[in-house]
Amino acid sequence: MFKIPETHPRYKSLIKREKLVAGIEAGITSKQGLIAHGRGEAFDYLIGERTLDSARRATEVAAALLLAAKRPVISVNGNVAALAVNEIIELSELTNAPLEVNIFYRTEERARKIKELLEKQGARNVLGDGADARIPGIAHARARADREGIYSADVVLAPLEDGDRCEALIKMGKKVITIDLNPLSRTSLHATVSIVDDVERAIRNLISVVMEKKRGKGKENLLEDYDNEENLKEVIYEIASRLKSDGKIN
Ligand code: PTJ
Repeated sequence: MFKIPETHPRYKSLIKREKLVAGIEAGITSKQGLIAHGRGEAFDYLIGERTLDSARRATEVAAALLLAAKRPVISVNGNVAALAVNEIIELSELTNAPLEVNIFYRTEERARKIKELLEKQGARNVLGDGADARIPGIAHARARADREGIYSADVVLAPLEDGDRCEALIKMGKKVITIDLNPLSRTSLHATVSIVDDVERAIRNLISVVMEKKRGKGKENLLEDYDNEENLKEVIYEIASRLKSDGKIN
């Protein structure tokens, strides 16, 4: 990894780039993952590289959904594995949700390497090897799913998802939680709950909310009072207000 001084004003952001470059070198992240990250980074810049109130609200609902789920599954791709491997494993343990390696630019070698990384870091239940079922309505490799995992899940947490699959999973009757810095993406618009935040921050927040809820009453249903579209409008309002008050736009 390139040495970034901790005093650098953009330290955290630059470390994320280094993690992705290391992910590519290790055969875990796709080269296209860098481009996807660049888009995310631009939105994070507008958001102010912090968690918005609207993202916190979505996180509360998402945590409750995960805890109430009968068969929750967490989808892992090459960017998530590079940026938040330990966090995603901790969340999987806390919610009893298996991890499923499910990648868009699929090669068997990269899928195997992601699985090996997860297991090396302590994950005990990693699916995706066989990917013996297909999600209807998708032409690309992400249609492949594990029959015991995403295919039969009732709640899927899919960070950095593509819009197609999100829509197809919803059509199958599943609840989909996404983490995507772009509030305008098709994924954000289609998901049941969209957390508009950086993946590492979002998963850390999910971990702490899940822990709080497990200490408290646990299986509450917050979805009834939640409107994802309204929350996305709130995200855009928060971004615009911040830019105005910082004097960056008139
Ligand atoms: O490992 P693979 O083959 O599954 O490929 C993974 C990527 C992410 C390359 C693939 O799924 C892809 O091309 O995704 P998209 O369609 O470009 O969508 C990625 C979304 O994630 C975009 O809307 C970005 O704004 C968003 N994003 C990028 N980096 C982050 C992010 N969201 C949260 N945290 C990030 N760090």
